[in-house]
Amino acid sequence: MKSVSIIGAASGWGAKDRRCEAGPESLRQQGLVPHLRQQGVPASWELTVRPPANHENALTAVQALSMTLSQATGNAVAKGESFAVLGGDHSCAIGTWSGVSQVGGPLGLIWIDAHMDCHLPETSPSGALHGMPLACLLGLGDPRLTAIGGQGPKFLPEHVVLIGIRSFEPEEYLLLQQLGVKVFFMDEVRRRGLKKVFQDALERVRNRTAGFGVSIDLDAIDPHEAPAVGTPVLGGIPKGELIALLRQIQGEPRFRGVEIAEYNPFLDKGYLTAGLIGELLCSLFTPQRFAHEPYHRIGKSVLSA
Ligand code: 4U7
Ligand code: MN
Ligand code: MN
Ligand code: MN
Repeated sequence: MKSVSIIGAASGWGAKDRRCEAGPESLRQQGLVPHLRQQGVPASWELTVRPPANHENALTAVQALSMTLSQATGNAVAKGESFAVLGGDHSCAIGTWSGVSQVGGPLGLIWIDAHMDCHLPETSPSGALHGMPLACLLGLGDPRLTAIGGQGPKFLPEHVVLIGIRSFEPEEYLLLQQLGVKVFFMDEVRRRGLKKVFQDALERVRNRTAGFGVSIDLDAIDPHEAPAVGTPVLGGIPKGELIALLRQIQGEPRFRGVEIAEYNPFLDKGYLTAGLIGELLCSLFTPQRFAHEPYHRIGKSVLSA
């Protein structure tokens, strides 16, 4: 069984509200790793990547963090390990996937999010970089971010799929359409069911790729079940459905790793969202032969104590 390298990504400068920066440290202190090991997941906390103490602006902070993060995920994959990047605001995706894409052939990416995260600096209503990581990974945006892990796109549009979308601006949808990236809106998920949509998504990311990854923005899940996120949007994916489908990927050699972003521990009353993160990771990495115990809480958060 591949070991799982946990990489904290303390990104906060990508969002207006910087508090997701505290996400990884909170999860570590809540005992996430001992919990995973108890569930049969050979996980260890590799490192936490932080923004530099001194930086000119949000962009240079995100750039510096992304460069370090891309080395960390690249190393994990090169060593033959799986990885789980724990954010942090979703700008961490620039580093995570720029690193992974350097190793071993074209990759597929399933992007599970309420949002498209495909703005250019010129189209973004907020200017926040956590609304732009997918565009960067497709080779568009500020050259300081698209150059991380080597110039150019990190994914071919036909190998990228979005699921759960229900809040977006026309400009980013137009861009995705022009590129030919497949978008499964929340409407379609409700109409056809997540199972069918997920099957279509897997087909795309497995077709003519060397492997694939999954980026989960926690706001994709319904806020009743994932309340502690940066940008909640009503009407999301039921967590139980997502967990059931992620279990299909467990043990698949071409599955490289996962990123779980936008955890804001300051909003996590009752540790509901931390518990969910534990469940998501177990669904992806707990070997089938282990009984999957219902997950309640992973400990006491010092941040919300
Ligand atoms: B997240 C937004 F305008 N599109 O760009 C923007 F609605 O990583 C939201 O998916 C971005 O949470 C949300 O600021 C970024 C906005
Ligand atoms: Mn989002
Ligand atoms: Mn996002
Ligand atoms: Mn579990």
